[in-house]
Amino acid sequence: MFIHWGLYAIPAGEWKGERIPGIGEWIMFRAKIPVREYEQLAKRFNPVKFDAAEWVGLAKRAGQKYLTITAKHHDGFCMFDTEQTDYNIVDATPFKRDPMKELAAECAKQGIKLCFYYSQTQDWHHVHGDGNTWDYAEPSAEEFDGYVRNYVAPQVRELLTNYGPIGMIWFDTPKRMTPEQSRFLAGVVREVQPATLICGRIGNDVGDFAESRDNVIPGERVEMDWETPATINDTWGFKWYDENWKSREDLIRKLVDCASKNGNYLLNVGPTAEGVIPAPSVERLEQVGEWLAKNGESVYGTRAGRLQGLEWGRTTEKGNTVYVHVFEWPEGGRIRVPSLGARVRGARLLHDGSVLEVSRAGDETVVAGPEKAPDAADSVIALTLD
Ligand code: FHN
Repeated sequence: MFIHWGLYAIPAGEWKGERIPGIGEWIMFRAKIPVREYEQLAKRFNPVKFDAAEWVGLAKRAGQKYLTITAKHHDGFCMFDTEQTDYNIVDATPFKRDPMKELAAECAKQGIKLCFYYSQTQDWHHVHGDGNTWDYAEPSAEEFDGYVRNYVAPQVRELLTNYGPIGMIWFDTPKRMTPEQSRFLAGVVREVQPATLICGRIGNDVGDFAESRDNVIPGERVEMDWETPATINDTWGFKWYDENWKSREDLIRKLVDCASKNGNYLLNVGPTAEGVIPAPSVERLEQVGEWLAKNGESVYGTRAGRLQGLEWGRTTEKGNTVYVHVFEWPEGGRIRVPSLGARVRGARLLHDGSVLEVSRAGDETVVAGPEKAPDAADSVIALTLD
């Protein structure tokens, strides 16, 4: 579960009566809102409906294993308690609570790994951060370096010190980060929590895993650890009028597409300023979770499947089992699987656990499934190989 949550949830895509195009969390940039004006939002940020147990519980129901939340996005507002600035949720809002502390406690309780998104380069509030060209002069290389060493690094230390074990730090938009700066920041992470994974967007090939472009799943299998960050509608931060929700079918197939090419799918929610995850997101996450409850063994802990480029589905595998994900169920239910390079000992439909008959036709394996697709999004057949 990816969570983009910050002050931008208040304007929610609209500034002074005007709808601002683009993704919700970029409203400060797109509307060129002066720092002094944007800062005022903090006084109104009071997410009284925020309930860490509920958010983490939803991630569990969705079948998600880790939760990555914006500790600081490009607007520079800190959603955690920090000594480095008062521009943070505890000191600057009527809410006065640290949601990261509450999430850390719930994640530990419910068995979800907590991860932090942290915008290391763009900071439209800090005078020497990157990106705010409407309030500030462009920082010199030395000034930006000072920001990285004396502001970013201490904040990363805080995030890795005050919230227990952190699964990963999700840096973003490296832009002007030099190789020295990326290595320096990675060094800080390694020093405080050596087991924390570092997102590739720290820049300069310093990360532990690759991040694909937003909402883009590679066309082919990739032989490294990677992740695709994705939206359920078209924005990351909440926008009240974005109703372009992806369907259950689309989300399940995208998740499986990632798994079939060795990747993870990091699916975003954008909670409101009150602290509520929008109902259409909840509904879809629960639908994917229901599918995973039956079919999870074909996703968790699997690697890319040996059959790539199938027009009608995907494959994943684990041990001597190949999972055949059938997106387009054939008429009559006879599934023809191209050569797997090994003898097939048996077939099982994950949807209901039923055993299916298998026969051979030349190199192909033919599985006799039910006439109609057991699941419109993806029906999975587990084939046990010799
Ligand atoms: O600019 C950000 C954007 O707001 C969002 O956080 C995404 C998520 O992957 N990352 C950047 C654009 O790639």
